[in-house]
Amino acid sequence: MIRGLRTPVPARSVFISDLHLGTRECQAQELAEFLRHTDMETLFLVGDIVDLWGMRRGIYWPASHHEVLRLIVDKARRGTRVIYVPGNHDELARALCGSLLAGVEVHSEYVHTTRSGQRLLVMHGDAFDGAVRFSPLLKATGNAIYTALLWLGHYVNLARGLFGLPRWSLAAWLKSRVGDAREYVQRYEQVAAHEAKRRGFDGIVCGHIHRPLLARIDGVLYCNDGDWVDHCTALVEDRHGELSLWSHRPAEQAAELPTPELRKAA
Ligand SMILES: [Mn+2]
Repeated sequence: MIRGLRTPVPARSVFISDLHLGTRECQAQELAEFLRHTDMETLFLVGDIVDLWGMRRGIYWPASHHEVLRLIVDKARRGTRVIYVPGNHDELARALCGSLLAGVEVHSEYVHTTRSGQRLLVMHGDAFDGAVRFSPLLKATGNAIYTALLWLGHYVNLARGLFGLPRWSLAAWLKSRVGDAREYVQRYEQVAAHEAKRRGFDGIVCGHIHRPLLARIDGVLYCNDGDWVDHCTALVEDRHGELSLWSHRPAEQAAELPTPELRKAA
């Protein structure tokens, strides 16, 4: 686990998703720091960037969130190619697919070819929900429960902050421990990998479930770039086309999170 990414040479591409800007859960300070110190030829925004869905509960837009958008637009202006693939929390932006927004290209999905010639399907991943949500109960209650948990987690962390304890994610803890949720995550990973294989790609890059993972599943590369709510992670392709997952969380905090092992692709 490496804190930050301060590359002297630009990465070939960086993939981030599930920033959830516009909600209290977004780790905007860390994200801004990451963007300031990371240079890349292409930046992929893989959905759930500005949480328009969450903002229906009320507008939350502090300066740090604005700074993140400013840094992204600034990168586009300075020659970084920025590709935005909207997710379900920012699905309004899907109406803009095919257009250019402040130098940012908007696509419903994208095919990225790595330096080593691997063709990766880039999509947010909410399209797999229908195939994954096998339990009707989970389907009906999943979103409401998750929203409630995020809200509860916010207050748990306020209390932990008062006592100088590191941030803790109730939602991530539950997702990894509740049987139904664990099964959901595994099914999601299989369904996503299967889709890439079915369509003849070498792998898939997605987000959506807030579980960073770089693994070979069913013969294809499954890359989930994680999120900037709990994990503060990015998928990075270096100049040679090698993919790896990076976490911007200090190791001692990251160790508290029930994340799967972050590892380099074989
Ligand atoms: Mn999503």
